[in-house]
Amino acid sequence: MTKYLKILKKASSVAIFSHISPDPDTIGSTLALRRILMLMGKSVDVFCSDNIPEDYNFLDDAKAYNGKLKNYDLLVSVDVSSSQRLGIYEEMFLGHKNTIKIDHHQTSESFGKQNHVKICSACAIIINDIAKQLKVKIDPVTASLLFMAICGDTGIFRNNNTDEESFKNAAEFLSAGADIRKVYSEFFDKKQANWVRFTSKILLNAVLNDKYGYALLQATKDDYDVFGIDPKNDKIANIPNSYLACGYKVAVLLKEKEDGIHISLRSKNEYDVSQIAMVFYGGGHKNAAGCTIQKSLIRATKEITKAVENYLKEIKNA
Ligand SMILES: [Mn+2]
Repeated sequence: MTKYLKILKKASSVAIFSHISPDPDTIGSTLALRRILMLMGKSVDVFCSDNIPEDYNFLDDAKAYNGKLKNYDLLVSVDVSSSQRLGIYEEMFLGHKNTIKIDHHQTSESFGKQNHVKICSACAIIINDIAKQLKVKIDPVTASLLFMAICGDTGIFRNNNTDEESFKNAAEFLSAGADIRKVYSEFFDKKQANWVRFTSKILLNAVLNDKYGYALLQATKDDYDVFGIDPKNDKIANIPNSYLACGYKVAVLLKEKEDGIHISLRSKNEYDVSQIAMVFYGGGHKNAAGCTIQKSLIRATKEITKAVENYLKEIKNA
């Protein structure tokens, strides 16, 4: 048995930490690990520096988050790529003598005393593996949590990271009794009326440029305010993909937030939007990149439009 598993097995009181701006993988994997360790007779608390969004209220276990801090034998982080993503718990975690970091990100910082990093599509896969190694049979609730987690990070098995291992693990969760229909209907398919209005406005105001072949969308501060949408949890990241599917080479989404204009760029095959993001000191992958421009929305829109057009012009002439 590997060292980190021995440490996990030995601990009697454990605190598990999710990352800031929590997503389905960090929440599902944290809560699943909590149940696994509880089945082994341990006392387990779970924490997240940010509030858990209301969307997760359908999970009874989500209520377990952010109780009173105690002294623990062991601290574990799940899905946290860098210590800064522990938010207010960073100092406590770094100062503790017994910590394990469990993560699946490519760019992962070894901030734990023990670091277990396996590159795979979701942390849920690692948690499933841990349960097997510790010989704990996962119950249906745990299976549902892990299914939600893997759906989150694979974009319901559509993102590029979706592989055979993702489907194999999903099949195991289903066998273990995961309520997949509940996860879809209560989480992924559930839309609030205000969110529908919010996204309708974004779609209606999309700028479609057929000369160069790009689409540009904006979520303004006003949109967030008027429709009561939390900018941290606006669930619009996939909207640009629809434009790529109907023939645009590049799709740009600007979000007007407190600290500037957050821009996400998506593209098809040969078009490399990380090159556009780099103009504004951003980065990312070839087909998905991002940057922030600390200017007004009008200014930022002008600048990103110019950069996109310049890039597409260059590609055409190359
Ligand atoms: Mn993840």
